[in-house]
Amino acid sequence: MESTRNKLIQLLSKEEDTFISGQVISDKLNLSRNAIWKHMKELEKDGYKIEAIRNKGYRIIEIPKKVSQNTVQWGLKTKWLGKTLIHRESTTSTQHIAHQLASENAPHGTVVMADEQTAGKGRLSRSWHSAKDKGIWLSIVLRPTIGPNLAPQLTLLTATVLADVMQNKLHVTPKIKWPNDIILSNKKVAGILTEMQAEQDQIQYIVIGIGINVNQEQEELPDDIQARATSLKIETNKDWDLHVLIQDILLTFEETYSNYLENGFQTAIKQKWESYGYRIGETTKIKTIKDEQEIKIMGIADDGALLASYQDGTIKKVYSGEIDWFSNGSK
Ligand code: BTX
Repeated sequence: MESTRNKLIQLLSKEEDTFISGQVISDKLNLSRNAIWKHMKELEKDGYKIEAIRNKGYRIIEIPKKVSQNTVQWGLKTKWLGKTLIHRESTTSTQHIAHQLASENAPHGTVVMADEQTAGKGRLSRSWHSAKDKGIWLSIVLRPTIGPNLAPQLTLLTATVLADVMQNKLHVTPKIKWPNDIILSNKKVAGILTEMQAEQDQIQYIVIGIGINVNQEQEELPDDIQARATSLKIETNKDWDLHVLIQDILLTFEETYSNYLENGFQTAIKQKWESYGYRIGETTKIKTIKDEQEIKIMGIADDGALLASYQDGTIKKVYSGEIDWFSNGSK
């Protein structure tokens, strides 16, 4: 039942706005007219609005607001990203599933999404809160033809994608806090986790995890992150359709990625990243595993490192560390 229904949605989704005749559906899916009608009624129960016109056929005019393989793929304009799309209502971490699938040869551009994660991961074994139906929790499998040393560029690329979507679609003013946080009103709204499987000088695959707080109210954010986290709803006073945002992110990602492959990091990403960069040109503290030092943030290097000017006048690349927040009274 389920797979026939998925096929039916995909058939109806192929040509947005065009009617598909009962005859075509019946031929392609091997269904009787009566069975088609029953499936349509079931789809309506799931929240799809379907127009049926005698002698023309059927077309979908509205899809449900929830995230599913079908709602995300309906109208998705990408060429390769998200063509293989896995959706789970609940999972430990979409990173786990993506790694598993990638090790079993899942294609470049596979996307795994979940309504909730019970063990969402941040960097350095930190946890990532991923409340049910409140945000975008997804992982992208890539098989890039770049050297493993350039993998951090993909984190920066992804950050510009999220910032672009927020700026262009939501009309907010995002900042990117090096290396992987998206900031609105000086608080974290999204994070990116890039994990790689490589052998010597070849990348086997990369999994890019994207977590965005979307529809949480302030009091729904867990206590331990309240002071430093925000959501798109808190910032815009509006609920956002998760599946539409996911489509925007996937399309912008695909376009940015092709631009990156074609024109290189310097042209496609660096400048844009720096235009969104948090605290660029400012003096701040940076904490690394070694120590904490005062630096001025100069920008980013071609390999994705942070360019920091130290008090002794040297400019060095920093590959891992945490930049201090603006001090605004909260911790
Ligand atoms: P990060 O290590 O930079 O950030 C983790 C830190 O952020 C936590 O220690 C906590 O202080 C704070 N934090 C936790 N949850 C949230 C949240 N929902 N909003 C704001 N701040 C929070 C960032 O790592 C990378 C996050 C990637 C998450 C995606 S979701 C899909 C994929 N699956 C998965 O398990 N991880 C990625």
